[in-house]
Amino acid sequence: MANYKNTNKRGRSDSRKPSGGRSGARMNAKTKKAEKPSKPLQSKAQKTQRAKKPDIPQSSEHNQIIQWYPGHMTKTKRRMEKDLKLVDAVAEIIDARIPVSSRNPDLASLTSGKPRIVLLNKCDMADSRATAKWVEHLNTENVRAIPVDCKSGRGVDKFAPALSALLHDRIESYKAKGMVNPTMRVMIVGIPNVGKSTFINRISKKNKAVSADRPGVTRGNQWFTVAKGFEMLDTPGVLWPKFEDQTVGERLAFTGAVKSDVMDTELLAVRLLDLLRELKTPEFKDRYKLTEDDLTLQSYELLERIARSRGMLISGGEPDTERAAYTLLDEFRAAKLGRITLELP
Ligand SMILES: Nc1nc2c(ncn2[C@@H]2O[C@H](COP(=O)(O)OP(=O)(O)OP(=O)(O)O)[C@@H](O)[C@H]2O)c(=O)[nH]1
Ligand SMILES: [Mg+2]
Repeated sequence: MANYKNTNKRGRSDSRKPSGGRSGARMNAKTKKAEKPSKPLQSKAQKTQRAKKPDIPQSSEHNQIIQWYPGHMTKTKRRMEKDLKLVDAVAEIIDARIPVSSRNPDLASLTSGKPRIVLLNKCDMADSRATAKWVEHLNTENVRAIPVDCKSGRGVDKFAPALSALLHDRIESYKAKGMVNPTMRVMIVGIPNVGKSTFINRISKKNKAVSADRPGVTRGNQWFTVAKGFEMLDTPGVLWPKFEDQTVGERLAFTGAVKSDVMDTELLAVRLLDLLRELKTPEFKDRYKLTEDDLTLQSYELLERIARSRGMLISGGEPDTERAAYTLLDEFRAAKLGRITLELP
């Protein structure tokens, strides 16, 4: 298991080749590729625009912002504001591997007037010690934090008692008004692909909410009766208009909250390797048969090394780094490289 201290302030220098590395013709051939990580992440739309209009000056600051805000997200937000009037509480689902980057600041302000439960989901893939720290950090008077693993169902049974405790005064006031079994309504919110629909299916013990391993599955708000006196509103994942902090965009792409085809896959894999190389989880080393020496390679070369170790070669025996990049990202998303938390409180 491993966790990684918040890396927002880390420079790009991680991707650079360490001094004393290989030299000669091969090194020259690789130098161009090795520079790849210094490119900022760009959406496909940005790349196309830049290709068509080379005369438009692009500030480096502008280039680093990943624009990804499909139109339906604005609609979702408006709908959410309307539906908030109907609910007693809000459950925000976040990704236990990236509890900072997977929290949409818009959602926090949008739902601030409601009692809230924060579910740290996918904790089967996160470092358990880091998750415990996050639970402690997020728990406040008006917010309960609960670690859950909706894949196996672990922790899900803690939700109903936590909600009852949080809504105790409200339930009592309904009863005082003569309601015998007041129905509690909870809105489930969160970024895309974080497990909102899976959570509803788990808690209701039915597979009624559509879920799949890609962002943007749920498209409209839908009510579910999960138990007697208990209803839940499933909502589509909401992301914020732009990721001003490049690391946030990267981490959302690492975990699959944004479609990786809006970014350069090899570049993303190199960024992930910057982190994995330092974490050195046994699963990562074993899976790609990496030695301690391999871990001192510059991240692009490490990607080449992984391609070779997996027999991913293109004509001429060169490593197929694009294929290796897809494999690395897939295996990280499936926690095959260890239980990893990328952000600590
Ligand atoms: N390993 C693991 N996978 C999970 C967990 N919870 C959900 N998943 C998987 O994550 C993927 C996304 O789940 P969904 O429930 O569709 O996510 P969502 O938040 O509803 O996604 P959108 O509707 O697209 O916003 C699915 O493949 C789930 O099986 C978990 O706790 N652990
Ligand atoms: Mg969904």
